[in-house]
Amino acid sequence: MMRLFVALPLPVDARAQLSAVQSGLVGGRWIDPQNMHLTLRFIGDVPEPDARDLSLALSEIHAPAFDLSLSGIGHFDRRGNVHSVWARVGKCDGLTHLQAKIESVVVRAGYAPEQRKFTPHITLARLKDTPLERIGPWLEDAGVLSVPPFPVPEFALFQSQLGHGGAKYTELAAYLLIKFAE
Ligand code: 3AM
Repeated sequence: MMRLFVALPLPVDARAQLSAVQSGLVGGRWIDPQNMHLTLRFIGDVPEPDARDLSLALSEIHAPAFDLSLSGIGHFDRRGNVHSVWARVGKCDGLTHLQAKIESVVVRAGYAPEQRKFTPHITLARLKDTPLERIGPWLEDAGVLSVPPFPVPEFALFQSQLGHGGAKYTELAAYLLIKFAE
């Protein structure tokens, strides 16, 4: 079995800028900048032949390339207990369009539709159910985060291998987005 997800890889510059806010948070586990990505669709465990079929289906997506910017910090919590903090993604029609296309291809390939609303984000740290008040100062400081627009030339299929020191992500295939000359 292979544990899969579809995501945007991030340029090294953007990852370096994100890593600059990765300090001063107690009770959090920072995501290694090498592993930073923007998840478009979590797939889960699939047999290897199905992974190949899915990859072929994804390769048939034709969608325009776009620029992304990042600004500010958000968090996911369960009843006031924060389990992750992340960089906010600037509103981007190209991203919304791509995510919708991927969702429809994945569903056509036989996977259950995603029930949750798409909240584009780049996880910076995972926390062990930390009360929101405790990370207030960090949220305020890191909230100044701002990464200017950068081009997104491709999306990719990743394998996630869960291990002791956190998950290891491997890019299995990348799919070019269509870039028009200016
Ligand atoms: O991109 P982020 O860090 O938000 O949390 C996992 C990670 O998200 C998420 O998929 C991304 C790559 O591992 N993930 C893990 N299990 C999941 C599940 N059962 C999941 N997303 C949805 N459902």
